[in-house]
Amino acid sequence: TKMQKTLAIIKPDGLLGNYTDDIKRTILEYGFNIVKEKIVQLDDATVKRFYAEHSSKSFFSNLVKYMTSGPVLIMILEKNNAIADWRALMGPTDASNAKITHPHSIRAKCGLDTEKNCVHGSDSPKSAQREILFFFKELSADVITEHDEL
Ligand code: YYY
Ligand code: MG
Repeated sequence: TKMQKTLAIIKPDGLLGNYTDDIKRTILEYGFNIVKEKIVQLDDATVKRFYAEHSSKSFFSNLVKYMTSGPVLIMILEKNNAIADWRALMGPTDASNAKITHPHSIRAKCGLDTEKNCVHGSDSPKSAQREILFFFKELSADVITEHDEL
């Protein structure tokens, strides 16, 4: 049976703060395979399309500014239950809150606040499929969609 895949991003503060090796070590310790990875400098248009669901939010322009402030590391992670397990390992969106409620999470260790929270993870099988194909257009959809949940 195929293992589930999810999209993970180490955001600019994670990459610039030299958290990448630590985060990757944690990812491997938790049993994920890193299927693909690439470092990319995102532009405004790409971030706006990637985060389109948040386009009407008050934080949107800051989010775009932040996500284009430096290079990011984009990875496809694979394991059983990858989507939920990566979200759990990341911790809650607000990294300052995560330091109290989820002190061992990646966001607690590497993030700063709700905006600069160090990492991204897909939140559902649907978004994992969209997000993986968004950044890895060479993959065909059927490589990704074989989740039990879909
Ligand atoms: O999925 P997750 O990243 O945990 O949070 P979302 O609610 O999808 O928001 C996406 C992204 O937007 C978040 O990681 C940082 C940013 N953001 C923000 O800058 N300020 C907020 N109040 C909420 C989210
Ligand atoms: Mg989200």
